[in-house]
Amino acid sequence: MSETGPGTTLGVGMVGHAFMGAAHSQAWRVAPRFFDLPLTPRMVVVAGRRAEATRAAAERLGWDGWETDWRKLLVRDDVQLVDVCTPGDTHAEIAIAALEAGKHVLCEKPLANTVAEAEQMAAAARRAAEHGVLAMVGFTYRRVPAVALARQLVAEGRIGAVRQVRAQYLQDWLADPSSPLSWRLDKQKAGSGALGDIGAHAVDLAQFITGERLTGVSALLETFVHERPVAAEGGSALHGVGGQGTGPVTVDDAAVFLARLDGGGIATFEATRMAWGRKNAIRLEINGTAGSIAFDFEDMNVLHLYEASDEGRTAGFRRIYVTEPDHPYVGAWWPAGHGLGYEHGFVHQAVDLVRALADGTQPEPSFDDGLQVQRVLDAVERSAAAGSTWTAIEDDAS
Ligand code: SOE
Repeated sequence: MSETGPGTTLGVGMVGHAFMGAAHSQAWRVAPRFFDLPLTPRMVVVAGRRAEATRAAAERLGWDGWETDWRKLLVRDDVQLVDVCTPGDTHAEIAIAALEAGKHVLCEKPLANTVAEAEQMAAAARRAAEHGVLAMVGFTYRRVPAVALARQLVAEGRIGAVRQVRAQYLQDWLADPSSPLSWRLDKQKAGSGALGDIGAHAVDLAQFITGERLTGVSALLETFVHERPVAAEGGSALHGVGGQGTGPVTVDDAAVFLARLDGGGIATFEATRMAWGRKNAIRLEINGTAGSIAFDFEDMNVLHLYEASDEGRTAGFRRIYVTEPDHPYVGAWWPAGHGLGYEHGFVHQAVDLVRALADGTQPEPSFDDGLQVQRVLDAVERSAAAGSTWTAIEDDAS
């Protein structure tokens, strides 16, 4: 268990400082300013491969120091938590080394690039937990207030037993064939494409909200653009600038699959970065025996609830504006009604993690949860490769 009490800090060392690194930095900085925390996060050191870029990121994002070798973080006494914000091909090496060095770990999603790596990470996390060293995977959207409220309402039985789930994660930053390559299009670095990058979120959210797990899938994967411009310097994380020459895309552009849930329900999933006009549309609709619930991240402060018990003439979807103090996380922020954005999920993730570490309880989602999502992704790939054959998902995560 971490030492707690007034004035005690949690020294954070972060690896990687691109899009996710910036989102996590903002969370570490803001969390103690809006939430009462038992430990105050201290942004001790950030690591990156290139010296000048890492020095500049440390200054811009507010880190006290910087290193070009992440291993240096593991031997520092002032670092108690390692935050892994690198591409998936380095997650296993960094997270396992950090846990073995006695550091708590927060690791970006998906947990790994393969089930084998995820199994090693989950095993390392179980060993570390015996010594009070804890690990969590960053499925951040669980911490969107409307999503957390949806889970509460489903658990309270407001829509009855889950029959059908419709889950989509739609973006369009790759719809233009001239959008350049990046690590997210390289199987070696990313493991898979839309499937692991954003489909993993859809799987986690469907399971989180329903409290159920997928038992099997039948899937299609498609790559529409096989060759793209090599990226030049400049541009943002997702919207790069094309340079000289082209290179191959080695991951899927889109994933579509059917699934069964262990509570008897059925589900459809869609993940694509090619859906023109859809920017960050994480859409979930869940139909139960007593009602329905619907969410779209592009209107993220709203949750729609339909209750079949409502009087017929006025029955309809109720639009809940999730901005009131008794909604999850919301009370710590602005006066009622003012709404939150993309970055707040990362702040809530940091808050929940710090509280779990201070209590010595397992933060969620655990590496075992990350491994289970990895098994779903793997089953989707195997099903698609075998012509969409039904593929069962092993569930021996713990
Ligand atoms: C790119 O599709 C991406 O940055 C994902 O990698 C993140 O997990 C998601 O939050 C936003 O989109």
